[in-house]
Amino acid sequence: MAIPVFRAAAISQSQSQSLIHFLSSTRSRVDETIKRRKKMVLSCAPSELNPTQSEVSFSVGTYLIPHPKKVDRGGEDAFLVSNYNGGVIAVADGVSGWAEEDVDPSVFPREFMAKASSFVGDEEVNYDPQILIRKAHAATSSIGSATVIVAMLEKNGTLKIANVGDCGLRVIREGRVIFSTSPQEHYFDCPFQLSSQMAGQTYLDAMVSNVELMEGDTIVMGSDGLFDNVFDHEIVSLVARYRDVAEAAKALANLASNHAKDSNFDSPYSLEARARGIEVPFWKKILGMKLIGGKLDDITVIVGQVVSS
Ligand SMILES: [Mn+2]
Repeated sequence: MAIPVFRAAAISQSQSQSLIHFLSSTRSRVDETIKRRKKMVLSCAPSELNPTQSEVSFSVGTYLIPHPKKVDRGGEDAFLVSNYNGGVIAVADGVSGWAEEDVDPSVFPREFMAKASSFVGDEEVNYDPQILIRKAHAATSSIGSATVIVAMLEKNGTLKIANVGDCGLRVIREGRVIFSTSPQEHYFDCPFQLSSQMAGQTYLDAMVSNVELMEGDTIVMGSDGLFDNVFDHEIVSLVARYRDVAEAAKALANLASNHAKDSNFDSPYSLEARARGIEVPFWKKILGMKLIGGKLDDITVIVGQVVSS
């Protein structure tokens, strides 16, 4: 069997600005907020309290908008949220090229996330997202491939990230992006991916990062459907407008969806395409047209707020 590694790359031609209606499939439209109540477990006198030693965890909101043509099946992104330790968040984006091989591209990322979920507290994983990826990949038996990002927060504030492909994560502190993952790809629109086939990447190809988080930091994780359609400065200003993480995730996903369907929006994706020398056909070029527009895709957004716990 040929191994599809292409991701369908359609610049939107639609002028429609209407919002998509969602189907409630297994993982779509999950507005999930994990809010932990502050625990008063300290027994020392207030004067002995050391605020730098307080433990932190995530308050998490999620939102998924499937590709307009894949709404009936819930799209090909999958994600997981766990409150284990300080919190675990992950996104897997199924590579759509598998549809050409009569393989449903959504099956592999969903099984991958389900397996990852089962290994979150595993002794061998020992809170290392790269090992979690290794174990989940080995346990996934479906045919297909996916880009995958996993982030695990320790209660001392260390966020451990492992990323294979072009899902992404931003850390926002006091109105600025202080950390950003970078996409890994073979060539434009062909990301690194974990596959059922030998030809794909492995956990060893993951880009691994550790970031020290502080109470009040905001994490935005998403599939490429978010970052191809929304600029970082838009993410920063939008997140600042919401106190509720579920509302922030929904607003970011809706912004990405609107941009994706806007053929006049000069998206991060179209900017990048032009920077790589990809152009519109000759007959459009002589009419003065340029490659522009959003990119239709499944859009997954996870917003995590670091809170003391
Ligand atoms: Mn995608």
